[in-house]
Amino acid sequence: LAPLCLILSALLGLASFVRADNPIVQTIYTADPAPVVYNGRVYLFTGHDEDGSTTFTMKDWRLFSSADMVNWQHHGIAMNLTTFAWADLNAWAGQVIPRNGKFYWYVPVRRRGGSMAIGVAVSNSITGPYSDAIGKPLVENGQIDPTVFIDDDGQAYMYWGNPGLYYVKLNQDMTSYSGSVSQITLTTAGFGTRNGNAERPTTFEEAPWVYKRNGVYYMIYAANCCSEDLRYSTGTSAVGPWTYKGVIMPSQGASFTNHPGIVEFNGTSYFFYHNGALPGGSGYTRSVAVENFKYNSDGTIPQIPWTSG
Ligand code: FUB
Repeated sequence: LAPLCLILSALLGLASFVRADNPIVQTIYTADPAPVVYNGRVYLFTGHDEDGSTTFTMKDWRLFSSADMVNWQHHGIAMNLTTFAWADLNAWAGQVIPRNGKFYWYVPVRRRGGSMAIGVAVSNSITGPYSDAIGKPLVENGQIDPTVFIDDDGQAYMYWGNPGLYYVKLNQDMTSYSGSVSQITLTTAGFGTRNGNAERPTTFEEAPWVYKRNGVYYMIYAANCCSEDLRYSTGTSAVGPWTYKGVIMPSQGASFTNHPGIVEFNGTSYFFYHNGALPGGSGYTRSVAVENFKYNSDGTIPQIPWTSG
């Protein structure tokens, strides 16, 4: 079912290049998109769902890049679980951020025989190789899905969470933090109302992604497990207070999770997410996709329909 161009590429030995409509990658299953614009290209870090998975089976992370959002180069396995000697499972949703002439990659993984923790890897090149920056978890509180944002004053924040929502203030070295872990109070004014779940009264579920545009702080996230839709809140600072704004992308049939990422590239806004749209697609065999969109004139994000292959 691969498009003809992919079959021809494979036959010609050019399989590391893909030209794709949605899903972006049609030769393997990918999940948890984390795009970053660097040096005139969009670099797209993803998780990798193993073929035929019936639970989360994720051992490595992949990297793709594009200069035109049409032709994507597959850089292969950009990092795998063995990078973290203290981890043994769950190469889940991470994010790469450039700073200090280096590239820092924050990922949730399971501590060997323990609970989920967040590790940080570092490289001198965006394409790697990445190595464990500190040889131990940066944060270990059993939660997942780190996102990192650097504010205009240079202060970096790492947020993460499911089922809570937490952050720390990262130091300039990006591999340590000051102060203690802060928990963001999930109010319905800040994160919307979830119906019928007394333990989780707000819509926030997981997969936060924080950025700033025109002085407004945006937090987009997966909401309402299971099946997840994508929603957002805005804030007046990097640590809130947050105001609930609504749905960006409705839930989708085949994948019970979703995971957002937003970048601006060459004057266009791009919304990344994942779905189960490839043949054999499911909640454990997902595919990363992208839509371009325009912010409304008041800075709100329109609803964005998802598309399949
Ligand atoms: O891919 C594993 C987990 O599923 C991620 O950490 C969550 O965001 C959800 O996509």
